[in-house]
Amino acid sequence: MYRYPRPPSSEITPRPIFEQRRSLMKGLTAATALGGLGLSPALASREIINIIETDYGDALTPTPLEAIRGYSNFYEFGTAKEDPRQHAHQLQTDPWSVSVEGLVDTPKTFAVEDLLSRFQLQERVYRLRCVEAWSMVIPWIGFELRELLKAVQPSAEARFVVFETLHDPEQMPGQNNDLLDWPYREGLRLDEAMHPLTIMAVGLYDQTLPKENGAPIRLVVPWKYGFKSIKSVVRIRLQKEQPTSSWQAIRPEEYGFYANVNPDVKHPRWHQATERRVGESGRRKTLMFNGYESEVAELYKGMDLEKHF
Ligand SMILES: Nc1nc2c(c(=O)[nH]1)N[C@H]1C(S)=C(S)[C@@H](COP(=O)(O)O)O[C@H]1N2
Ligand SMILES: [Mo]
Repeated sequence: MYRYPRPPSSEITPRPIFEQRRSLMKGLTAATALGGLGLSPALASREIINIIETDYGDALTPTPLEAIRGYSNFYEFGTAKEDPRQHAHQLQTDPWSVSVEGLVDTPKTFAVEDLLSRFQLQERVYRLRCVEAWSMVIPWIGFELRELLKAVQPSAEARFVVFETLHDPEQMPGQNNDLLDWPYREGLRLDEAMHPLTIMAVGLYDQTLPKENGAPIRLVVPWKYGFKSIKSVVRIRLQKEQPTSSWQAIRPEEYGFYANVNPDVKHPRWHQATERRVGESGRRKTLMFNGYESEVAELYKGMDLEKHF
């Protein structure tokens, strides 16, 4: 039913990315992997041997890397779009581990390197639609979250998954203000978390994930507004009750739990029917479920999407 994964092929990946990968591979020696390119050895070796290039999103033109890095929301490093690029270097991302806990048979703390070697890395070119009505196309490298969840065996009562970002105001100075109830927290229904489109990203554009984009590991849920895609994750917890996410806690009238991209559901501050694609002039129509309707609409069958916004 799903169009991926598919075997690697130059036909599948958008040409510019493929060419960049080729040139990167050619230049990739042990020295560059450890040095200037900023590739961790773990990811660099995985890229060469075992990344599946999916055809998902091959009609999309990726937003340039500099724009993806330079225009972002990561409130732990400030609220201006360029703040994360300027300040996220303070974040210490190695060593890093992610604990998966709660209603699972085998709770476990994984070092990021172990996740990279354990799960199949794939390239996924996805649209990202921020609730502020701007959008991008991002070529992520990551693995399916369901692979990680299966590894810890969710117990029968588990219904929801909660994610938390690192809490360390010394490294993340934005956490010294009370803009949000830190750490940044997000949640999904278990079936959303198990959906094959839901990934944990560890890279983009053939690089280790830049810190401003949520290094070393972040969630990506392409059919939901960008704030659901929580960065720099240290904890994943399965539980019975529906959690309250950080944004929902401070402004429940603006940020619902579901936050599915929907051009027909109004937001008090931003018109959701159209969006500005970063780097383009003019506006595009916003697509139902951000263009992933045929893959995910099934998850919400019979639900009132206006009520469960
Ligand atoms: N921890 C954390 N995760 C976060 C945010 C944040 O401020 N802190 N911002 C969110 C928002 S609003 C968006 S649009 C996306 C942006 O991801 P990008 O900068 O990689 O494009 O990250 C999301 N994840
Ligand atoms: Mo956002």
